[in-house]
Amino acid sequence: MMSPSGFPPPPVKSQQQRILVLQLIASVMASTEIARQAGEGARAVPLSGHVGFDSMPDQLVNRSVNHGFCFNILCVGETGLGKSTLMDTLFNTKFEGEPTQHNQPGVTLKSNTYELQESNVRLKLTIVNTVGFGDQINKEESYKSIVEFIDAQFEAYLQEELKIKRTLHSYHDTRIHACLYFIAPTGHSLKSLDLVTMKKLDSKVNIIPIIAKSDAISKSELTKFKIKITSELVSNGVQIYQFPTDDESVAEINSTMNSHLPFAVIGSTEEVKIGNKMVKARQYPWGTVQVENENHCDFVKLREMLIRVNMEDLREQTHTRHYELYRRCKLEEMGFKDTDPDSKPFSLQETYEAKRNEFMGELQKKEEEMRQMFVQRVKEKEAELKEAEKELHEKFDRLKKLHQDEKKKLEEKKKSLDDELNTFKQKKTAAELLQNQAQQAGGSTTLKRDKERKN
Ligand SMILES: Nc1nc2c(ncn2[C@@H]2O[C@H](COP(=O)(O)OP(=O)(O)OP(=O)(O)O)[C@@H](O)[C@H]2O)c(=O)[nH]1
Ligand SMILES: [Mg+2]
Repeated sequence: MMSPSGFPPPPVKSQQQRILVLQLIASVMASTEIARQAGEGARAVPLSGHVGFDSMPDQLVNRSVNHGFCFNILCVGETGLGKSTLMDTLFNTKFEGEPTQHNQPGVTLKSNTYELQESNVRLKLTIVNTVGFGDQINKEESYKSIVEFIDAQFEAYLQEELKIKRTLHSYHDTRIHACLYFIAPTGHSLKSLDLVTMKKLDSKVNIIPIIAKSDAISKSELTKFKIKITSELVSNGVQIYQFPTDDESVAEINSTMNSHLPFAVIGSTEEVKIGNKMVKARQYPWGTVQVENENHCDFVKLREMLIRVNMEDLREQTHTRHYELYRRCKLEEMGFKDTDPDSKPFSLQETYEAKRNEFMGELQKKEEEMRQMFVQRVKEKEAELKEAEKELHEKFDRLKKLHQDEKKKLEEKKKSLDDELNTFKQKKTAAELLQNQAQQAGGSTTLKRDKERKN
């Protein structure tokens, strides 16, 4: 029995495993092809009996199932666009998640990891939410924290890879495998925030655009809206994730689904009885919209593409395309390269040694520069000090001369004063002598007169 879009019936217990086996066989075949090409010239020899290495795909499946899988989804979309509801609907559970207020000062990313199990397959699922996205008046920086978050996960993986003692086998890979970009059901066109954000993210993550709350938009408007969104994405050069068409087993369904993008989805965990079946739906006064009815929305297409058919491809694309690009840029930034200027292979060891020599050369150059600068400074300071010393000497000589002149002047003055004093003293003595003589002369005259009077 096929669903309206031609999907196989809902997964029975072993369907995921079948897909997994197919994907693993494909990857084994790809690596065998690489090995064959690498070992060209090796002689093909027939086996005369069963050896057992045909169990290789089973061994791989068993090992992968035992190890478990991890998948990380990033939900980018404005507050209240139905992100949490869609995640709950997709995974048939209730993840915790409080509604966000619209008054966030900026965009922050919140990550939650859950352990899920279906049959014997364990999935470590991480859901990352953009809290406060689209709520600021100035939305210019909104994409930045998302880009930083994605890069931080790549960086953590790269650091683990570069460690001497790596534990990649048990490492919790937090790199984002799929970014569900929630578009508001305006029916008009993409907002500039959507275009800018998707443009900034397209080389870092697999973007799957979806029209959220698509029950808010009529069927004819939806067709036009999808065409408008697709043409806007193309004209702005935004590369969204394309479901792969190189694997024959899924090529047809994937290429059909590529033409349905962006998926118009509805989320609900509410169950309603339709006929004799309980189905997930949203009930309105005018009717009921069924989440899993392909005439009502593309939810089934999204679930099929994201989880049931392309989950492994999303993981692989993340590793081989997006992480590879990050790693390459980062290593080039650090000065590592695969070839020398003559395009000859250049090993990591050679790069390291070249870098080390370059660094040591620079260090020596810097040291020599510093030494010369130091000598120059010392010379300058010495000259400055000599100049200051000379000035001090001159000043001292000037002051000494001034002092001697002053002293000489004072001595001359003292001498003239002494002379004056001596002259004065001489004059004084002479004057006193004269005065005494005069007094004595005066005294004898008076005595003579007294005698004359008495007589
Ligand atoms: N009409 C309609 N409403 C929906 C749909 N999905 C969710 N809602 C409703 O939208 C409201 C917000 O849904 P959430 O799932 O909390 O949205 P959110 O994007 O996680 O919100 P924040 O985490 O606060 O950003 C709830 O009332 C949901 O019932 C949908 O497909 N159609
Ligand atoms: Mg939420």
